[in-house]
Amino acid sequence: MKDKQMLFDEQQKKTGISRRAFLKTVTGAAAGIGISQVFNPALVSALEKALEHHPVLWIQGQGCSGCSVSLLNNVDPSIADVLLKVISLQFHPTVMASEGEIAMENLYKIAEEYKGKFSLAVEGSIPMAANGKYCIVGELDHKEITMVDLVKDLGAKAGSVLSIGTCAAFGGIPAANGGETGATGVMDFFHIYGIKTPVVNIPGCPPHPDWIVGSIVHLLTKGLPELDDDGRPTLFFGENIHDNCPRVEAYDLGDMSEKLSDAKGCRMELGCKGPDTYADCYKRKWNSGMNWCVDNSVCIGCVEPGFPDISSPFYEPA
Ligand code: FSX
Ligand code: SF4
Ligand code: SF4
Repeated sequence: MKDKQMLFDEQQKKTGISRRAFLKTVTGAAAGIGISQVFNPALVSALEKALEHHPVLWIQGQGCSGCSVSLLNNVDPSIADVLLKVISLQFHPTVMASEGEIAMENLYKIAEEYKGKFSLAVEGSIPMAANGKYCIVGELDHKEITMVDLVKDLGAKAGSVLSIGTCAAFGGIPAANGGETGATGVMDFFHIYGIKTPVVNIPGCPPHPDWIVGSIVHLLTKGLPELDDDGRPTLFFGENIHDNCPRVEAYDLGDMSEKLSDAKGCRMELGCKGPDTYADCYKRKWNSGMNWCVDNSVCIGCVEPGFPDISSPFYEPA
């Protein structure tokens, strides 16, 4: 772990962008600022340098692809710019042109070539029941490759892993009560197999595109971000939703919304899980800064370990 941190520190020296400049870029001064800010020239040049030695490989297991869709929904800058200039993805099952055995061979080839250096983005959980057969991701030499095989092989070779979405981070919806597939998040999976590669959890069902791109950019230019006890970057998941909610004054006054269409009032009696949830949605907002869950509905705690069981049923008070 220490060696890997040293690698990151060296990389950070090479890319030469200060912590202050980075934080300004990724968090912005106030609300809603995120990846639209990543195209400042200092950061683009830092990323170009980092990516020469540090490709990102994105694999998908047991999820709904909503995490990728959330990333692809980004409006400004366009996702084409983000993929080509910021993340420089070398492998992504949804957006790449190649497929089948050629794609799998290429994936393993890059992982070998950049062993200890590449970042592995994992989307979706890893089904461990039935010998991993619930999720077969490809074939090599006529042998089925399961998600279990892939995360074991590539996870051990990667320099770092990003668990994209609540499914990859904590098991999420596939791991909910009644599931039969043994759905497991990356950290627990690594623990079972004794894999020591550092993991950054970027939960959310789906995660905000800024959280995904911001964490990748941090990893490439500054090394591992500071993480909370659940492995999440404090940069995005360090604040309690309820404490910062624009409706907290209404809560203090006991002024409660009676129905979701009420423009004012606190949503607690409608099932809001903001008090148990840590994320910056209240200021970052969603849909390119248009709105967020509490504006029209409630927070369902989608970034927390144990989601969805711990916050279900969603529209009943906790
Ligand atoms: Fe999970 Fe991703 Fe929720 Fe879906 O694939 S985090 S179910 S939004 O999209 O893994
Ligand atoms: Fe807290 Fe939710 Fe009420 Fe906002 S709406 S003050 S997050 S309970
Ligand atoms: Fe998830 Fe709550 Fe943020 Fe909505 S407000 S995205 S439910 S953490």
